[in-house]
Amino acid sequence: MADSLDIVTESKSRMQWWKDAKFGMFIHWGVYSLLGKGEWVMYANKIPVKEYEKLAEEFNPTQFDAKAWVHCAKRAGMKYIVITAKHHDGFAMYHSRTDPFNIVDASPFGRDPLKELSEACREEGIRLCFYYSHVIDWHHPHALHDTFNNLWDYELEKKAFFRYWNHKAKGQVRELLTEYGPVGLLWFDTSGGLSKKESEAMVNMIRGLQPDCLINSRVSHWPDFGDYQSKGDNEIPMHGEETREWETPMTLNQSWGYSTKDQVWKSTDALIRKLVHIISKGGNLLLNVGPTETGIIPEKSTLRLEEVGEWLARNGEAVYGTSASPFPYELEWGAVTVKGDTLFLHVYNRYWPAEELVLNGVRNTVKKAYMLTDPSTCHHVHQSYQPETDHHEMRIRLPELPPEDHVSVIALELDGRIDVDQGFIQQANGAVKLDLVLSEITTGNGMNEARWTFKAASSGIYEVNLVNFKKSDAVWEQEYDHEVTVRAAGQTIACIPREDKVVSHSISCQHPYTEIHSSIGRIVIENPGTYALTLSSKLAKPKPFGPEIWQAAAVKLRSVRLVQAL
Ligand code: H79
Repeated sequence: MADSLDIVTESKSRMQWWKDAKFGMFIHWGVYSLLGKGEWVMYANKIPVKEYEKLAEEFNPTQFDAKAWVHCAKRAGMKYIVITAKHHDGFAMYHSRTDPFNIVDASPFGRDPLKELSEACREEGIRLCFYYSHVIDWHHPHALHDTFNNLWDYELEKKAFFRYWNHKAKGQVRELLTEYGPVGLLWFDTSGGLSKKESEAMVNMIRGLQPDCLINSRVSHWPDFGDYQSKGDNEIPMHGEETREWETPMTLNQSWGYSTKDQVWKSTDALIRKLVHIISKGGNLLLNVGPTETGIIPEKSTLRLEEVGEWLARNGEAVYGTSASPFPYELEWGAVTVKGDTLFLHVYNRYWPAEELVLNGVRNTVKKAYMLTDPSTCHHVHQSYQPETDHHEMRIRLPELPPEDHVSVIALELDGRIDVDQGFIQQANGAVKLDLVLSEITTGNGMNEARWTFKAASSGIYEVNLVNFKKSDAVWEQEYDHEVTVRAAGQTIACIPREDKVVSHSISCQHPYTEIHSSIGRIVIENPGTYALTLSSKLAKPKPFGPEIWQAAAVKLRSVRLVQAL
């Protein structure tokens, strides 16, 4: 018993810097950067090892400047850097003594970028962390993954996994933890096929070498490994979905490694909104850049990062060291974070409300409301309470135009610890959002049923919508091949959901998914009060067992949304 308590305390204290940091830089950089087609190019084009080695002989990133990269991260407001020490192509981006296929021994460059980065990071107070592809390795004849192997050079039957694992994988992780000073975090990926025993052996080796080094969950495909949950690539969870700390790895465009073709970039506005949205759900954002083969972070990336950093320089108080929103659902106008007795309302400028912002469910009294960037401002707040429905409403008077770029933060000083109605209640615009992860789910004969209770503060007609995320290659009709039924307030509505509306500025949804809303019908709420709502659909599934390394579902049912129509 004492042992497990010690383990929890230990993990909490080594996690603290990362919990407070919120925002990190991911760097995908390797021989593949030469081809400008992302980090999977060797696999996608079945490039033979011998040919890939010739490419390595051309890899000479003479413009690489560790200080410039670290400054870029720092100016962006990022507190840690995770760089690919070795990706799936098996090429080590540092001077490995374990395997000669590395940047010092197999390329003309002759310098060790990780060494240079570790020095620059130490000077600037940024935590340096390493990505290491421990299971996939297309260069080594004996690396073995459950799906993605180099079968154009090697035969599956001839693989002797432990020759790879004990020598190269463990040997290189050992080097990274002994040659580069304190490592903030080891970021593993795609561990399909790795046994529980070997996952544990890897974790134990790391703990023995650097007990404070964090480990992400992808070190294993078995559940609950590592210090925190890595969400799927580009995946943002719903409120309450994760029981552990978590992080979303995210691309700035749609690629990790440098891509010349991919020009689908997230805007600065979207990036800031996504950042505060993730933090309001309690997570961290690890945002990727893919430097070129010469060692330059593309300008499209640096420009955006600079703008995010400028915003953070003014509003960081509402980001770093904060904790998650106390509301168990997404707010339509923005995001909420908390520090002590202060509630920060991050209002997205694109949804800036005319005259006043309405916030329901806060039981505290507000002592003062001001714009974070100008504490001398004082905004009028009107709070009221309806005892019949136990409904708390707050109206904050706002200037006509948002005072900040992108996202304007209002600080609310409360009369004590934040105390919020934890139920599903109506938001300012009359909407009620019910997320699947916070429903009670019963399963049976193919159809599942999700159930919530919610509080309607006012009577009226409500539109019922389903919120789904659809993967780019998914066929909608294959997933929704059945009628979906919603029951509430004594009424039943049913239909086969269609793709009625594509949401173009979704906050939590991004490539390779699109947010789709489907209209199911209308229900009438005759009297304010508490109601049950049930949803029957094959897609109303409980959270899958074990970690999802990347997002696999073709269509993900996220929420039911009620919007007051009249
Ligand atoms: O490092 C980045 C990716 O290379 C790595 N994780 C992030 C952080 C990753 N490894 N595996 N996967 C992601 C999932 C594999 C997806 C695939 Fe595909 C779908 C492999 C083949 C089809 C993506 C799309 C890669 C090639 C096409």
